Amino acid sequence: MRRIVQLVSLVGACFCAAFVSCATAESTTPVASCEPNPCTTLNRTVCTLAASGPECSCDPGFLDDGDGPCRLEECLPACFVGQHCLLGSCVPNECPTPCRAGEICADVATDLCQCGTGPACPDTDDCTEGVCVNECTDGIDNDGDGWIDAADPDCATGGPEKGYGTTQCNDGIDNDGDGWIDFYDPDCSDALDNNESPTT
Ligand SMILES: [Ca+2]
Ligand SMILES: [Ca+2]
Ligand SMILES: [Ca+2]
Ligand SMILES: [Ca+2]
Repeated sequence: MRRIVQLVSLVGACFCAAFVSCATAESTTPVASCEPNPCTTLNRTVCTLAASGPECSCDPGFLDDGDGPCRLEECLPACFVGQHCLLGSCVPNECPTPCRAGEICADVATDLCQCGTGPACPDTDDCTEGVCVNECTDGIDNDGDGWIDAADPDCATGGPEKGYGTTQCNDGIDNDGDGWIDFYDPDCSDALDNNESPTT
Protein backbone atom coordinates (compact mmCIF):
# COMPACT_ATOMS: atom_id res chain seq x y z
CA MET A 1 0.00 0.00 0.00
CA ARG A 2 2.80 2.42 0.81
CA ARG A 3 4.28 1.87 -2.64
CA ILE A 4 1.00 2.77 -4.32
CA VAL A 5 0.68 6.02 -2.35
CA GLN A 6 4.24 6.92 -3.21
CA LEU A 7 3.56 6.32 -6.92
CA VAL A 8 0.58 8.66 -6.83
CA SER A 9 2.66 11.31 -5.18
CA LEU A 10 5.40 11.00 -7.78
CA VAL A 11 3.16 11.67 -10.78
CA GLY A 12 1.59 14.60 -8.99
CA ALA A 13 -1.91 13.34 -9.66
CA CYS A 14 -4.72 12.83 -7.29
CA PHE A 15 -6.64 9.60 -7.51
CA CYS A 16 -9.49 9.21 -5.15
CA ALA A 17 -9.62 5.59 -4.17
CA ALA A 18 -10.81 3.86 -1.12
CA PHE A 19 -7.34 3.70 0.32
CA VAL A 20 -6.08 7.18 -0.70
CA SER A 21 -7.07 10.47 0.87
CA CYS A 22 -7.81 13.21 -1.71
CA ALA A 23 -7.95 16.50 0.14
CA THR A 24 -8.06 18.71 -2.97
CA ALA A 25 -10.86 16.94 -4.85
CA GLU A 26 -13.72 18.95 -3.33
CA SER A 27 -12.14 22.30 -3.96
CA THR A 28 -11.76 21.61 -7.71
CA THR A 29 -15.28 20.26 -8.22
CA PRO A 30 -17.47 22.88 -10.04
CA VAL A 31 -20.24 24.43 -7.98
CA ALA A 32 -23.30 22.67 -9.30
CA SER A 33 -25.90 25.25 -8.41
CA CYS A 34 -26.96 28.83 -9.03
CA GLU A 35 -28.10 29.04 -5.42
CA PRO A 36 -26.44 30.98 -3.98
CA ASN A 37 -25.74 32.93 -7.14
CA PRO A 38 -22.02 32.68 -7.91
CA CYS A 39 -22.29 35.41 -10.59
CA THR A 40 -21.25 38.60 -8.86
CA THR A 41 -19.42 40.48 -11.61
CA LEU A 42 -20.89 43.91 -12.35
CA ASN A 43 -23.75 43.67 -14.90
CA ARG A 44 -23.12 39.93 -15.33
CA THR A 45 -25.23 38.34 -12.65
CA VAL A 46 -27.53 36.08 -14.65
CA CYS A 47 -26.74 32.50 -13.68
CA THR A 48 -27.59 29.56 -15.93
CA LEU A 49 -26.82 26.01 -14.94
CA ALA A 50 -24.97 24.19 -17.73
CA ALA A 51 -23.55 20.66 -17.82
CA SER A 52 -20.17 22.01 -16.82
CA GLY A 53 -21.63 24.05 -13.98
CA PRO A 54 -23.07 27.56 -13.60
CA GLU A 55 -22.50 30.03 -16.42
CA CYS A 56 -22.74 33.78 -15.93
CA SER A 57 -24.24 36.05 -18.56
CA CYS A 58 -25.16 39.71 -18.87
CA ASP A 59 -28.03 41.32 -17.02
CA PRO A 60 -31.10 42.32 -19.04
CA GLY A 61 -30.34 45.51 -20.92
CA PHE A 62 -26.63 44.71 -21.16
CA LEU A 63 -24.71 43.10 -24.00
CA ASP A 64 -21.74 40.77 -24.15
CA ASP A 65 -19.82 41.73 -27.25
CA GLY A 66 -16.96 39.44 -26.36
CA ASP A 67 -14.72 42.33 -25.50
CA GLY A 68 -14.64 42.59 -21.76
CA PRO A 69 -17.42 43.64 -19.39
CA CYS A 70 -21.09 43.58 -20.28
CA ARG A 71 -21.90 46.96 -21.77
CA LEU A 72 -25.15 48.88 -21.66
CA GLU A 73 -27.32 47.87 -24.57
CA GLU A 74 -28.22 50.69 -26.89
CA CYS A 75 -29.83 51.06 -30.27
CA LEU A 76 -28.67 53.71 -32.68
CA PRO A 77 -30.65 55.49 -33.85
CA ALA A 78 -32.90 55.32 -30.80
CA CYS A 79 -36.04 53.22 -31.04
CA PHE A 80 -39.40 54.74 -31.92
CA VAL A 81 -42.30 54.93 -29.47
CA GLY A 82 -43.77 51.45 -29.21
CA GLN A 83 -40.39 49.74 -29.48
CA HIS A 84 -37.59 48.75 -27.15
CA CYS A 85 -33.97 47.83 -27.66
CA LEU A 86 -33.21 44.12 -27.59
CA LEU A 87 -29.75 42.79 -28.40
CA GLY A 88 -29.00 45.95 -30.32
CA SER A 89 -32.17 45.92 -32.42
CA CYS A 90 -35.46 47.76 -31.98
CA VAL A 91 -38.37 45.36 -31.52
CA PRO A 92 -42.06 46.10 -30.94
CA ASN A 93 -43.32 46.33 -27.37
CA GLU A 94 -45.96 43.83 -26.33
CA CYS A 95 -48.55 45.14 -23.89
CA PRO A 96 -50.16 42.76 -21.36
CA THR A 97 -53.44 43.39 -23.19
CA PRO A 98 -52.58 43.01 -26.88
CA CYS A 99 -53.16 46.18 -28.88
CA ARG A 100 -55.57 46.11 -31.82
CA ALA A 101 -54.26 45.71 -35.34
CA GLY A 102 -52.36 48.78 -36.46
CA GLU A 103 -51.88 50.12 -32.94
CA ILE A 104 -48.64 50.19 -30.97
CA CYS A 105 -47.88 49.42 -27.33
CA ALA A 106 -46.57 52.78 -26.15
CA ASP A 107 -45.99 51.74 -22.53
CA VAL A 108 -45.84 48.15 -21.34
CA ALA A 109 -45.97 49.09 -17.65
CA THR A 110 -49.28 50.95 -17.97
CA ASP A 111 -50.65 48.69 -20.74
CA LEU A 112 -51.01 51.74 -22.99
CA CYS A 113 -51.87 51.28 -26.66
CA GLN A 114 -51.77 54.12 -29.16
CA CYS A 115 -52.74 54.68 -32.77
CA GLY A 116 -49.75 56.56 -34.15
CA THR A 117 -49.08 59.45 -31.79
CA GLY A 118 -52.71 59.63 -30.67
CA PRO A 119 -54.76 57.57 -28.24
CA ALA A 120 -56.10 54.11 -29.00
CA CYS A 121 -59.06 54.06 -31.38
CA PRO A 122 -62.67 53.54 -30.28
CA ASP A 123 -64.24 50.20 -31.19
CA THR A 124 -65.94 51.74 -34.20
CA ASP A 125 -62.62 52.67 -35.76
CA ASP A 126 -59.62 50.93 -37.28
CA CYS A 127 -56.07 52.19 -36.80
CA THR A 128 -54.78 52.63 -40.33
CA GLU A 129 -51.27 53.99 -40.86
CA GLY A 130 -51.34 55.69 -37.47
CA VAL A 131 -54.76 57.28 -37.88
CA CYS A 132 -58.14 56.21 -36.50
CA VAL A 133 -60.55 55.66 -39.36
CA ASN A 134 -64.21 54.98 -38.82
CA GLU A 135 -65.22 51.64 -40.30
CA CYS A 136 -68.40 53.17 -41.69
CA THR A 137 -66.58 55.79 -43.76
CA ASP A 138 -63.48 53.94 -44.90
CA GLY A 139 -64.82 52.52 -48.16
CA ILE A 140 -63.89 49.00 -46.99
CA ASP A 141 -66.02 45.94 -46.34
CA ASN A 142 -64.46 45.43 -42.93
CA ASP A 143 -66.50 42.39 -41.95
CA GLY A 144 -66.49 40.67 -45.32
CA ASP A 145 -70.27 40.44 -45.66
CA GLY A 146 -70.23 42.22 -49.02
CA TRP A 147 -71.89 45.42 -47.82
CA ILE A 148 -69.75 48.53 -47.44
CA ASP A 149 -70.11 51.43 -45.02
CA ALA A 150 -73.59 52.99 -45.23
CA ALA A 151 -74.84 49.99 -47.22
CA ASP A 152 -73.96 47.71 -44.30
CA PRO A 153 -76.85 47.57 -41.79
CA ASP A 154 -74.33 47.52 -38.94
CA CYS A 155 -73.46 51.13 -39.74
CA ALA A 156 -77.07 52.17 -39.22
CA THR A 157 -76.53 51.42 -35.55
CA GLY A 158 -73.21 53.25 -35.30
CA GLY A 159 -70.88 50.47 -36.41
CA PRO A 160 -68.45 48.89 -36.54
CA GLU A 161 -69.26 46.47 -39.34
CA LYS A 162 -69.97 43.31 -37.38
CA GLY A 163 -70.68 40.59 -39.95
CA TYR A 164 -73.76 38.90 -41.28
CA GLY A 165 -77.27 39.77 -40.24
CA THR A 166 -80.53 37.82 -40.42
CA THR A 167 -82.06 38.86 -43.75
CA GLN A 168 -81.63 36.64 -46.81
CA CYS A 169 -79.50 39.27 -48.46
CA ASN A 170 -77.11 39.48 -45.54
CA ASP A 171 -76.83 35.93 -44.22
CA GLY A 172 -73.86 34.55 -46.17
CA ILE A 173 -76.09 31.90 -47.79
CA ASP A 174 -77.12 31.35 -51.41
CA ASN A 175 -80.78 31.10 -50.45
CA ASP A 176 -82.16 30.64 -53.96
CA GLY A 177 -79.38 28.41 -55.26
CA ASP A 178 -78.50 30.53 -58.25
CA GLY A 179 -74.80 30.65 -57.37
CA TRP A 180 -74.85 34.23 -56.14
CA ILE A 181 -74.82 35.24 -52.49
CA ASP A 182 -76.19 38.34 -50.78
CA PHE A 183 -74.54 41.48 -52.15
CA TYR A 184 -73.49 39.61 -55.29
CA ASP A 185 -76.97 38.29 -56.04
CA PRO A 186 -78.65 40.76 -58.46
CA ASP A 187 -81.94 39.97 -56.78
CA CYS A 188 -80.82 41.70 -53.61
CA SER A 189 -81.72 45.36 -53.63
CA ASP A 190 -79.94 46.01 -50.34
CA ALA A 191 -78.77 44.19 -47.22
CA LEU A 192 -82.20 44.49 -45.57
CA ASP A 193 -83.89 42.75 -48.50
CA ASN A 194 -85.21 39.49 -47.12
CA ASN A 195 -85.81 37.78 -50.47
CA GLU A 196 -82.86 36.57 -52.50
CA SER A 197 -85.09 34.87 -55.08
CA PRO A 198 -86.04 36.54 -58.38
CA THR A 199 -89.32 38.44 -58.24
CA THR A 200 -91.76 37.66 -61.01
CA1 LIG B 1 -66.40 49.96 -43.97
CA1 LIG C 1 -69.66 44.91 -44.51
CA1 LIG D 1 -78.29 35.18 -48.76
CA1 LIG E 1 -78.59 33.61 -54.61
